[in-house]
Amino acid sequence: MLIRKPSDIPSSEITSKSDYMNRRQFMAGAAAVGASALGAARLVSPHQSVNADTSASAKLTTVPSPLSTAGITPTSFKDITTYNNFYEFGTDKSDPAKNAWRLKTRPWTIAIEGNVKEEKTFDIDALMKLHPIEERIYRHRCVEAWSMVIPWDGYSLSEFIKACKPLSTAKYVQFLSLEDIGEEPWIRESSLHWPYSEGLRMDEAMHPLTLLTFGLYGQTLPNQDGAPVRVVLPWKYGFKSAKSIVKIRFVENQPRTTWNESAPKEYGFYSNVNPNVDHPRWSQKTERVIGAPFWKASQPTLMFNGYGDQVASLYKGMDLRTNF
Ligand SMILES: Nc1nc2c(c(=O)[nH]1)N[C@H]1C(S)=C(S)[C@@H](COP(=O)(O)O)O[C@H]1N2
Ligand SMILES: [Mo]
Repeated sequence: MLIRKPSDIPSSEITSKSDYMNRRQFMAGAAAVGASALGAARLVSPHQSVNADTSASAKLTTVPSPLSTAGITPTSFKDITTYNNFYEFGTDKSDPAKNAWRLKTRPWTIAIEGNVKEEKTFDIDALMKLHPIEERIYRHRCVEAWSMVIPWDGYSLSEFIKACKPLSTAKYVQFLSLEDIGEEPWIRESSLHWPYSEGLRMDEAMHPLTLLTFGLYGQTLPNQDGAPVRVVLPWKYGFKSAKSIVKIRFVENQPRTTWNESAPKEYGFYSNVNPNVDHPRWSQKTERVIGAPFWKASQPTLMFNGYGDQVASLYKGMDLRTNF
């Protein structure tokens, strides 16, 4: 992605860990009085403790999935959790692992808006119980031409969409990530428009491979990987998979998407992995395999990241060169 290198954030803009802890205590008090003044995105329930350390991971009960990709070896937990793109926590690959402890993942809700039978808000803990959580090993291909293999834990987004009861006028789904200056001061330094926004056509969102993701390697998502809930679309470049989602909108028209907005010639709406369509500044034919021994460090990129049998029909008749 790399629009520019991050400039150092003045230390005055970064709250120290002790300030942060004080803020959390302040919020616990404020919650009793009413949380609205603190920003609509952070719905603080007076019934839940905001002082609990929610960044610690918890074990998940998962079932194996027939939609898991067979015959590929997962990248190490260490690489998956220390080599990240999560610009809300800095632009270097190592930044999210260092900074995402600031993300407070409880209480957490997802607001459902737009063309639905009834707009409502789902609590993360209820959402995690909506359907059995499956473990799915998927290829993960970043538009920057590196890749990993990740055992994600979640269930098909379609299960949740059905529960949202979208109207027939809902043609697209928009995902909005958390935007919180206190927890994510790096967003102020960024030229991107916040909150991070991504979108899918309804049929892409309903595809069984599209995973509503709560964990990886059998435990709740590490903050740097998009806790407490994100989406994962294995046939698309990684940036389509929005992290730390607080809002899902069902809309009639193609929604704004962060990377398309910042560099429309480089990042399209569809963003399907396609070795035949190069990024204007680099080739997409091969990928660097994170954590692989040197003799396997580069491999050819597969059309639709290897998921063509399942997803190619979604794009029948479309010119994938113009709809990149
Ligand atoms: N909110 C948000 N979501 C995001 C990003 C981001 O910067 N902010 N980066 C995207 C990109 S470019 C990639 S490759 C994946 C990385 O996910 P991972 O760090 O879990 O591998 O998250 C995607 N989702
Ligand atoms: Mo990416």
